[in-house]
Amino acid sequence: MIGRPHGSVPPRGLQAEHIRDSKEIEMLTVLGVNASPFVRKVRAFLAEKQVPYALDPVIPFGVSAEFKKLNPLGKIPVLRDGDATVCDSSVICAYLERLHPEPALYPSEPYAYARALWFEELADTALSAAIGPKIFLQRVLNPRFFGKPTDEAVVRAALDEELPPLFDYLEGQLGDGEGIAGGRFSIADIAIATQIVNLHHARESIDAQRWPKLARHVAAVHERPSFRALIEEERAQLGG
Ligand SMILES: N[C@@H](CCC(=O)N[C@@H](CS)C(=O)NCC(=O)O)C(=O)O
Repeated sequence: MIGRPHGSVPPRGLQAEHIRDSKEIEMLTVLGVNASPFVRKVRAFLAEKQVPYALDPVIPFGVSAEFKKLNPLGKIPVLRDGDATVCDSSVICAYLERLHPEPALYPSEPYAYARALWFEELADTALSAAIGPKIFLQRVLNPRFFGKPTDEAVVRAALDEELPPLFDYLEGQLGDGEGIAGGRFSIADIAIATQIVNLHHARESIDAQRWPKLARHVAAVHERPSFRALIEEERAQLGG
C-alpha cells in the first residue's frame, strides 16, 4: 500500500504537473511507520530538502518475506527510488544528499563533517537504545499496541542512569550556533531531535534546568516546519 504524497514542493526547477506528466520521474517512497525515529529522521530530511515522497506504512514487527528481500535485517526505513532500494536511515540520508544537494545537510568542512557523522551515530545507537526499547516501547507500544503492562523499573533505569551521561555530553558539545556540528543545522541535529520525539511521546522530556542548552536546541529543531508537521501527525495518531 502506498500512502499519500508528502512534501508539497516539487524538486527545484520542476512543477507538480511536470512530475505527473513525466514517465521518467517517479516519486520516492519511504517504507516504514511514522513513530519510528529512523523513519522520522528520513522524513524530516526529505522535508528540509522539500522533496516530495510517498509513505508506505510497513510495520517493523513480523515483516513479510517480500520486505526481507528488500532489507534482510527486516528493519525500517527502506527507501525506494524507482528500481533502486536503499536501506538504513543513515545510508538513505547520505544518498538523498547526493540526489538533492541543496540545502546542504552535511557540513563541508572536514572536521565539522566528521562531527556531524559522529553525532548521528551517537543518536542512532546510544540515544536510540535508551529511548526506543526502554522508554517508548514500555510506555507507549506495550500498553497501547501489545497489550502488555509498562515495566516502570526499566523506564526509570533508562531515565536515571542511561540518558544523563549522554545528555551531559551533548550539553557540553553545543555552542552558540544553530547546529551542533560546525554551527549550521545538519543531519546531526535531525538525528538527535528525532530520538527525543519518542521520549516526548512517552511523556518525558529533557530537564531544562539540568541541560538548558540541549533542551533549547532540541525545542528549536522540533519547531522547524519539517519536524512540526511530523510531530503533529504522530500526536494525532497516538493521541498524545
Ligand atoms: N540503523 C537502522 C535502524 C533502524 C531500526 O532499528 N528500525 C527499527 C524501527 S525504529 C526496526 O525496524 N526494528 C525492527 C527490528 O529490529 O526487527 C537505521 O538507521 O535505519
